Amino acid sequence: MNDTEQAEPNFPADYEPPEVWTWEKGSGGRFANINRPIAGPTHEKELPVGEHPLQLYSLGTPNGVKVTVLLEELLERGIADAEYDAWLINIGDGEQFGSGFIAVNPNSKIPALLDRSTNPPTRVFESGAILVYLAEKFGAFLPTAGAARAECLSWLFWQMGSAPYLGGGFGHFYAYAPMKIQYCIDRYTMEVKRQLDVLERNLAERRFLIGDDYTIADMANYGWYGALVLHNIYGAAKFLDVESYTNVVRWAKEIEARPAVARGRRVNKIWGAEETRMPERHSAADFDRS
Ligand SMILES: N[C@@H](CCC(=O)N[C@@H](CS)C(=O)NCC(=O)O)C(=O)O
Repeated sequence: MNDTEQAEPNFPADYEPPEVWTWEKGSGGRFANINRPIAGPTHEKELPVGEHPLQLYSLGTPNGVKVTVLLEELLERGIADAEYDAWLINIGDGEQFGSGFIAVNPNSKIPALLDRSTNPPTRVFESGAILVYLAEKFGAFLPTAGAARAECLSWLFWQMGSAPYLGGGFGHFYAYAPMKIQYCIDRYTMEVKRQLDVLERNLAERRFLIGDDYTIADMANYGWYGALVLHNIYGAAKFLDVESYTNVVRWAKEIEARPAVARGRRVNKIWGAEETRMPERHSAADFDRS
């Protein structure tokens, strides 16, 4: 059964929560087949390992794109040690629950990174932690001290805290839930529009999120809000009137015009036009072949 064939349970309008919740049925809606109330592996599976020190296990979603954009930006800057193997973790098929993946990310979500240049290898999970780890390792795209560093980390963590309301809240109830519930859609639409306005007001004063410098805070926020204002994720561009956030659109377009961003957006992408897909990436030559 794939995600669109999920049996739709009936939800009573007069639901009263029981004293203790029990897991009795799929909750319905797209992606319900990967939702579980427990952590841990569902099956044994080792992860593949390539030739580069950095091994990325991911998928080309907004959270995955943040990391591939940073890696491509580091390479664009001539930092050859940032070469990486990007392996596909197909979350629709439950590959995030394999034992090897869980050893790198106990939270079972992409992206996850293994740095094999250290002894023992260093695992990093949570996209924000991966961005900071790589930026510090290579000394780029993260100010090293003072107010600039504080501002960069503030906008990075703002994004990490805000995205679940955008994806898990708004995106879920607007696009994926088995029924349209106005209460939920109104609640999360209000929040997402507020988030867009937070960005809009900042970007009305600044070229990038912390000022003139492009940093990991921009990459993280672009992954989500760039997709929202430029690529109609959740089919919600009109509903949210994204064009009215003119500075967010201007900022997202400037980032998207960067060659490294164009490459990063393609890595681990398994949907869209055939020629833009790239399930795995092992060298710069992969972009020429496909
Ligand atoms: N806070 C995490 C969120 C990662 C996340 O939600 N990843 C999604 C794809 S965008 C995922 O792997 N979902 C699989 C699942 O929930 O089973 C991060 O930023 O790394």
